[in-house]
Amino acid sequence: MKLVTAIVNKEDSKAVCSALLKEKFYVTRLSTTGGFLMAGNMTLMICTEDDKVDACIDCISRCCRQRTEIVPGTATMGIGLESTMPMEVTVGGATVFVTNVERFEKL
Ligand code: 2BA
Repeated sequence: MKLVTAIVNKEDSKAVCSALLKEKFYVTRLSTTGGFLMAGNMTLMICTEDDKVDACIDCISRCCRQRTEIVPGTATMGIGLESTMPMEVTVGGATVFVTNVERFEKL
């Protein structure tokens, strides 16, 4: 078993979840915040069989698109400093991590 953790844009999360559910994946959604932009995003946890990981990632990738975000003047730079000039940042489509699941049980 593998755990696919996908950080997706909030605006894409509904479409991604619907597509994953349609393809019979189990999904848990967590409301999260990006450390750089300090903006809300959505983290999806999908535990699935090894041979379904590629289908899962394909499904996520079909529903997520890249966006350009303008970082407001007060955004933190990750090192305690604050930017004073708005700047453009390219975000997403999705950031995906795949990890091994040693044990999976439903009790
Ligand atoms: P944020 O941390 O808010 O980052 C938003 C976007 O800002 C990133 O888009 C990237 O383009 C830029 N960015 C982030 N950190 C940066 C830095 N230290 N220097 C310069 N630019 C930086 P994405 O790479 O598409 O990431 C979207 C969201 O996915 C991130 O939101 C974060 O919540 C998550 N993420 C991305 N990479 C991650 C990682 N290695 N570990 C944990 N979370 C990650």
